[in-house]
Amino acid sequence: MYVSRPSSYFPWTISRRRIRPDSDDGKMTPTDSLIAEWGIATRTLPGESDSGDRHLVVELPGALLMAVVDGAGNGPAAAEAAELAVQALAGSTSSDISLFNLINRCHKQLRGTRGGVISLGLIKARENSLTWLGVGNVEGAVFRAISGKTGPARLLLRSGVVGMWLPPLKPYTLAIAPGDTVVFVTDGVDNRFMEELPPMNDSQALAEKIVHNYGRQTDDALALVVRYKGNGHADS
Ligand SMILES: [Mn+2]
Repeated sequence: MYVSRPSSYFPWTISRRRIRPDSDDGKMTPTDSLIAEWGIATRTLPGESDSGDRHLVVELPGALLMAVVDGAGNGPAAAEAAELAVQALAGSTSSDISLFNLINRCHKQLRGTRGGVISLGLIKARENSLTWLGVGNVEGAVFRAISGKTGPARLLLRSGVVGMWLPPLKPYTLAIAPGDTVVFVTDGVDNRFMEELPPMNDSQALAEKIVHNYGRQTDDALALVVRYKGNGHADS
């Protein structure tokens, strides 16, 4: 069992804005931005050297783009497809990006590969909103900081394989509040974690716990945990 440290994922944690120093020595934390902090954990299928599960977090002006990709199958061919999708997404520079367009961009990029399943999320701080869209079975959920008796809000998934065939794409937008936590997991994670999620303040610890406790032995597993911090204004 191997749970990655965030540092090993640094190449895909891209920040276009200077990240706030988290200590006096100016040390930068790549998993923290002005509007959110996040954690990532993964486990590669035993016997494979390369995971087909990838993630991307891109900090944009006043926004944060999140993606989790599961390349079809496992091993190098799955990893290649997932890598291509992440590269297609990594060029996003504007918070006005359309998730619809991003999926279509990935679809073109993945033609001729095994394809993959992708879920995307875009937090807009000024609007306190999350827009999300999923093709395939990368599950998404929002755990509310102040929760009622209902469970997490779940991402509505549509069947499809990016690179092969797409369902009708309809992004949904919901309101989020500071402290709300967005979680994406690949199908290598048993989704029962959604009913049993332990309260934990640290996103990285939570991501590791999800993969450790709910990761299946039969597939690559990945959990991305993003905690929204707010837009820095009193009205947030
Ligand atoms: Mn999988």
